[in-house]
Amino acid sequence: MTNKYSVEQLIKNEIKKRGAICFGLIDSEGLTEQEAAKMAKEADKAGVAAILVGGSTAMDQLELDKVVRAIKKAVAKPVIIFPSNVNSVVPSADAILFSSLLNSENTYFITEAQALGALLVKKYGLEAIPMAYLIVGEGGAAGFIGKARGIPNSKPEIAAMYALASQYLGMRFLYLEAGSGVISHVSSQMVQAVRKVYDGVLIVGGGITKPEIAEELVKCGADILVIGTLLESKDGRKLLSKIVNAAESAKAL
Ligand code: 1GP
Repeated sequence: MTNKYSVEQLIKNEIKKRGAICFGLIDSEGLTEQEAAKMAKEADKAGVAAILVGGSTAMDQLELDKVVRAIKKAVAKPVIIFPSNVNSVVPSADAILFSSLLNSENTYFITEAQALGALLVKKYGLEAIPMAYLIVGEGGAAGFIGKARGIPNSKPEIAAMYALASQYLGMRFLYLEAGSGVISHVSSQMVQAVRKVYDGVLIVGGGITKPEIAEELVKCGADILVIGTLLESKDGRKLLSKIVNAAESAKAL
């Protein structure tokens, strides 16, 4: 990872160049450094623009730091922390998605964890990318741990309200999260409704398992798709480059 450009700028340049991009998400929990490096290399080969490292129940900060270091050694792309709590802040990453879970019922996940972690982000010299995080539907582990009041997939207008509020609050990225490994991804209608009002970088993740889904979500306005669970199996990893290509060509339609 070069220091010439900020990670945020690099991401925005990639979106401009490729239309839409994918991030590979690696859950550090229980992974050896070798396994993480292998997954990152394969994701890199498939064409992801960056590697996110996180996991709603990953609590071991030392393990996370080791995994991030191993990934950084293995690939030249940005390695970005996708935090679940204060202990996700590790020095070895290039940046952190500095997130507020706007639809949590617990203020800890909206502003308190952020206050507790902020000085550490500064101390480690991590680039903080301001991001609104919205849980859609039941939200898998992220929804449970984050005590989210999930936005029903059938109510896109509620997501649009939050999206516009996040823009007015200055958050330059917005992540619509259906939850890792869920069966129903964020609906096309919801992505469309959010895109209509939100000018920042729109990330969509959770349950994206086929190129057709990727194509549809990008056509509706997603800039970045996050793919996690597929990276965990050989067959899934085979699909990844197809998903990356589908996302990239969809924007051009
Ligand atoms: C989870 O949105 C991400 O935070 C990725 O979801 O594991 O379903 O790809 P999957």
